[in-house]
Amino acid sequence: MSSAALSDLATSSRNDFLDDVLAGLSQSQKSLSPKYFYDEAGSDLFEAICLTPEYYPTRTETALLAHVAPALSAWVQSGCVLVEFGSGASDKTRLLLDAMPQITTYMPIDISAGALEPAVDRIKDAYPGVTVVPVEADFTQPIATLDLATYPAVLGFFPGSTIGNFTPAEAAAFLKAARAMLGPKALFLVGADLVKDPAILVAAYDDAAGVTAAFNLNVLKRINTELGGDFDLAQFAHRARWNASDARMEMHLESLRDQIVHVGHHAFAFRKGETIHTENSHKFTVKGFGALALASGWTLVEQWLAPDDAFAAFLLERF
Ligand code: AVI
Repeated sequence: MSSAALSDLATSSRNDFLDDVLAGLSQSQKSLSPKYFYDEAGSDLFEAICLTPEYYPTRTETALLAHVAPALSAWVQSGCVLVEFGSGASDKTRLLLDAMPQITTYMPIDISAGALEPAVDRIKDAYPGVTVVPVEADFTQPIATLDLATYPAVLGFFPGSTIGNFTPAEAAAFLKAARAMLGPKALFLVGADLVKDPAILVAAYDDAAGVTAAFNLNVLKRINTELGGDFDLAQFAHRARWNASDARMEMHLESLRDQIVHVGHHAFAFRKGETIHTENSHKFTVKGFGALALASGWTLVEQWLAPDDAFAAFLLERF
C-alpha cells in the first residue's frame, strides 16, 4: 500500500474513532466501544490480564482445548481448512494443529497486521506441512476474499469468549455471517465463558494488581493523545459489575467528581458517580448458547465443559 493510502486509512480510522467517541459521550448513559481498548498498549495490557491469577478464562479454555482437540479430531475430515476469527497470537490454534494433522490449511483472520504477521511466521515455522493463508480483515464485516469452496472440509474457530463482547443481536448476526462465510461443509468451534458465582466474575474483571483497571483507563489515554482530549485519569475509577438480568459483566469508568472534559472543541459534563460504560462480557448457559446457535442457522452437536462448568467449547454444525 502506498504511503498516501496508508495516511488516508489512518485519517479515516481517526475520524471513525472521533465520531464514535463524540456520539458515545453524548448519550445519557455515556459509552465507548470496547474495540478502542486495543491499541498497542491496550493489546499488551490484555495479554497481561490473561496472566493475572483472577482472570481464569484464558487458562481454563487452553486446558479445555487440550482435551477437546483429540476428541474433535473424529469430526474433521482430511484436507480441512481451519479458519480462525480474530486469531491474534494464534496460541490456542496450536492445540488444534497438534491434534489434527488432517488440517492442511490455516486461515487466520485478524484486523491487526502487527499481530497477524509474527503469528503467521511462528505457525509456518512450527508446522511446515500446513499452508498458511493470512487474511487481514475485520471479521465482524463480510469478507469477500474468503474462498473456501475448493476445500473438502471447513472448521471455523472462535475462541476466547470474544462472542461475549457482542450484544445478543450482534452475536446472532456474527454467527449468521460466519455461517455464510464458512459455507455448507462447515463445523464451527466456539469458546464461551459460562455463568458462575458473581464473586469469581467480579474478581476476574477487577484483579488486585490493577491490570484490568489500567486496560480500562487506557481508552481515556488514547482519547487524550489521539483526539486531543483532556481526561484527568486520576479522576476516573475502574468499576466491574455483574449485571444479573442481562447475564453479563460490565466495565465502567466512574467520574470521581463533577467535572468538564474536552475532546477537541467538544465539552462533556460529568457528575460525580456518573459512569462511561466501556464493555459488556456476556456469560452463557449451555441452553442459552444452544438457542443462540439455533436462531443463527447452527445446531449445537457437541459441548465440552471445563471443571466446575467454568468455560465451554461448543461444536456447531450448519443446518
Ligand atoms: C477479549 N474479551 C473476551 C475479554 C473479556 O473477558 O471480555 C476482554 C476483557 N475485558 C476485561 N478483561 C478482559
